[in-house]
Amino acid sequence: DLKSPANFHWHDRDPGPELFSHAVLEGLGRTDKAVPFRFLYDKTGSDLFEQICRQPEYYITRTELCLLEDKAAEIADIAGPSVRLVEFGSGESRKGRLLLEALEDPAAYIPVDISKAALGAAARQAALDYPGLPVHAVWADFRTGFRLPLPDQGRIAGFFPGSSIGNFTRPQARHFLAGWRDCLGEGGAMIVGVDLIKPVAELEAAYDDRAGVTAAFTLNLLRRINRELDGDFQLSAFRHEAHYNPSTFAIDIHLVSRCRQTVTVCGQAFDFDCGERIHVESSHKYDVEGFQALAEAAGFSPQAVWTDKNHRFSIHFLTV
Ligand code: AVI
Repeated sequence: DLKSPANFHWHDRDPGPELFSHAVLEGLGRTDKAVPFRFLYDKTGSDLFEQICRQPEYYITRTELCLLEDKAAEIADIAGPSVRLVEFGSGESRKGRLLLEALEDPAAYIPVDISKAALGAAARQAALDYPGLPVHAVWADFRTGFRLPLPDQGRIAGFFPGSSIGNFTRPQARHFLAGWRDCLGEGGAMIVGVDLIKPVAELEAAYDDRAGVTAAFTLNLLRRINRELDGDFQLSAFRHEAHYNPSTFAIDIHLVSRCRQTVTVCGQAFDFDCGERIHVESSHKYDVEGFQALAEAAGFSPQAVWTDKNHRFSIHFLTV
């Protein structure tokens, strides 16, 4: 693109669209119906998620932003100079930019996101706003792993904000961290935002806001299936449900069938009993020690941790 600034580079690691139909047909064919959470984020889903972040019940985004603003200088101090910052799930790059502003002489900014439009806009803007900084936008699903474009030398710091690590199960989170640990190499670091265990009422409210934005976000998955996979889901025949499971320390989000019905997707029929559920997402919560133990099991050493005064959220600095 001729309009891109010279310090902007685009890397396409798109996993391919054919995965969606495969995942949906396989997931709806199971006894425990499920669709992987990454498919919640089409254009509408990504916009709805940005709206979730502004709901009064959803404390995660504003708590993490305050904590980052407060602690950016300390984080930058531990990270040291000339860091190459890799942001996983960069979205609007708001949090990555907070860190970039605090870091001493960062060597590169490498935002990674699955949403092409959001990534392109945010990364181009970062390249314009920091003309001396190489910006390597990577369009990829960071969950599946990919080769990182690694310009020049310098410590690599991965940044995984928003408690997105919570959307993995504990074994998946450990696997994800261990994979990146090997990729970061000696001297590498990982900065991870992690939501903390708290009273059930607060957690459940955060995932079922009064304005109904989270419900719309979950139901949008059915709209996407109807549009992209020739489905005939009636959105009014399903409802959003978010419950905390104390044995897994996770909010589990399901779509629940309001009646007995048959739905067709890609020409295949799927039967639903009344009350039958599709699992669409889980959001795991940790205590500080529990997350540090998981990081250690993945080969990292916890260097520092910051929490807000109400102990809602934590930011961990891990080193290889
Ligand atoms: C992206 N992720 C960290 C969000 C969460 O809190 O688990 C996704 C979300 N789903 C419903 N509300 C928010």
